[in-house]
Amino acid sequence: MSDYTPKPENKFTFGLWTVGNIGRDPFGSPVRETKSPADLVRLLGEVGAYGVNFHDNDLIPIDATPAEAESIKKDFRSALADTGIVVPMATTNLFSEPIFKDGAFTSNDPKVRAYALQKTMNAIDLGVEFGAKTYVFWGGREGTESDATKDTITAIKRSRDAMNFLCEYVNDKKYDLKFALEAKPNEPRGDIYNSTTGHMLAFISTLDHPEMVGVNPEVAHEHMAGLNFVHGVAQALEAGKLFHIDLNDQAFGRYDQDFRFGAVNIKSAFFLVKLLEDNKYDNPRHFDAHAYRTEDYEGVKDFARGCMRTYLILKEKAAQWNTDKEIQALVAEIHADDGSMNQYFGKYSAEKAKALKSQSFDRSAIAGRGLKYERLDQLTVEVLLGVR
Ligand code: GCO
Ligand code: MN
Ligand code: MN
Repeated sequence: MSDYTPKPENKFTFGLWTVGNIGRDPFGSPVRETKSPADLVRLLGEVGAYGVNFHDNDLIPIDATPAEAESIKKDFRSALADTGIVVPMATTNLFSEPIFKDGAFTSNDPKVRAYALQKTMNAIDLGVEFGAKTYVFWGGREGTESDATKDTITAIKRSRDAMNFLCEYVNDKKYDLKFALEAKPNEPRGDIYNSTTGHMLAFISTLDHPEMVGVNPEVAHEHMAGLNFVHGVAQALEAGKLFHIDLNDQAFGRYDQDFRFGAVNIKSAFFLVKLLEDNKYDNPRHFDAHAYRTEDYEGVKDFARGCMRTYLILKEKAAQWNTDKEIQALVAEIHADDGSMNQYFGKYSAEKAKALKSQSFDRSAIAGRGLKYERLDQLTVEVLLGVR
């Protein structure tokens, strides 16, 4: 029996808002009592997490007096010291307050845009004070219900101006901090700008300091958009832009569910874990999810333990897949290359193009070969079902 105990090197993190979720939904009031940030850190210590992340107002309520803020920070700091939990990531709440009803950085109101920058600079200071190295931007309200209301091109330019301003702020303060942009197609807005990880990657390349900015893809968000999450993450990894990841689960075509990691789509969770582990992903593995509304705080612990345990089981399954003789024989066959086409690949030259144009191909012989993908996929399913 394997050991599925979370280890610091797994970098398993949770947001204060995840284990602290009190079970409010659009149809019902809270079912769990509010716990203080310090108590949530202790809960995370109990279940074996590595880190805790927060929005500015998860830690310090927006109306707190300076004295209240100091006392909360003191309690939080001592809970961190007692448990050994670290703060790898922080972020700003730019969505709960009524002032953000039409967005923050993309609002049509310049006072809202300026306030959003001010609030974010303060929140960056707070995150850095607790050691955060990654700063997430999730623009939940940066969108529209009707495109009569905002000019999309202007909104994109405003988003860019805000990111450029805040990168300069980080440089000016000499903070060791990177930004990770998190896409979501909708919820809470009817439609949100830069709706997928792919959109975000394109947007980042237009910034003044693209090297400071990566992405924070979330399983649920890409699944809400009907996309293959593993492909989006692979593209971010290949571009050197996977600075952070939000792990959870979500049935396709449903409302934003934020289920425990691996609760719905085991096969895609498996290929995700395999992708991260095979490529030695070493940034935080953040579970941005929450317990079912049916649960008390014991259930919240079950939820948190379940996220980490499922990840570690899938990591073990990935290692098994990578060493399974029959699977690897098929993989070797699938990827076989006799080198006969090497002369045509790589850097372009006029001679190469000319030679390739005169090469003949036996299309029906090439197409007639069965690829054995059915067998390979069945073996994969059997690894996951535990019968191999
Ligand atoms: C959501 C988002 C958020 C963000 C968080 C950090 O769907 O509500 O996933 O949980 O990840 O605000 O920026
Ligand atoms: Mn989400
Ligand atoms: Mn998220």
